[in-house]
Amino acid sequence: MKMVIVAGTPGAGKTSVLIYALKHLIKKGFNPTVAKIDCLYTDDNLRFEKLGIPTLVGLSKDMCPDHFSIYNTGEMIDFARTQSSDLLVIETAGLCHRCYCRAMP
Ligand SMILES: Nc1nc2c(ncn2[C@@H]2O[C@H](COP(=O)(O)OP(=O)(O)OP(=O)(O)O)[C@@H](O)[C@H]2O)c(=O)[nH]1
Ligand SMILES: [Mg+2]
Repeated sequence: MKMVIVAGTPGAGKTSVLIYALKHLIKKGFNPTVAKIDCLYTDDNLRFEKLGIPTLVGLSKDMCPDHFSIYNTGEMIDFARTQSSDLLVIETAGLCHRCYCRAMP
């Protein structure tokens, strides 16, 4: 199984790009799954599920979304395996501002 991580600030266009790309990949025979990680709320799962793509949602709440993603990568891979997926796409809100500021002083 291949795993692709798409990270970026809120509203950057991650889901829009993914919907476009995933339509093509499905036509080419891939069986994708998506794990969507956000802080408090998301309805991106509805957009992916419209394409028939099984989607797992994780809300990091007061934790940095990227750190939450790392801690839960195993669960996401397990989810993809239960769907017999050959492509797991993780869409994450990226580093929180606290972690970003520490990484880029
Ligand atoms: N003008 C323009 N608008 C875009 C483009 N891509 C996305 N948008 C718009 O930007 C908004 C957010 O796009 P999304 O794809 O939902 O962005 P996102 O990064 O997945 O957002 P979150 O998951 O909420 O963090 C939507 O209203 C899109 O229609 C683009 O290339 N150009
Ligand atoms: Mg999105």
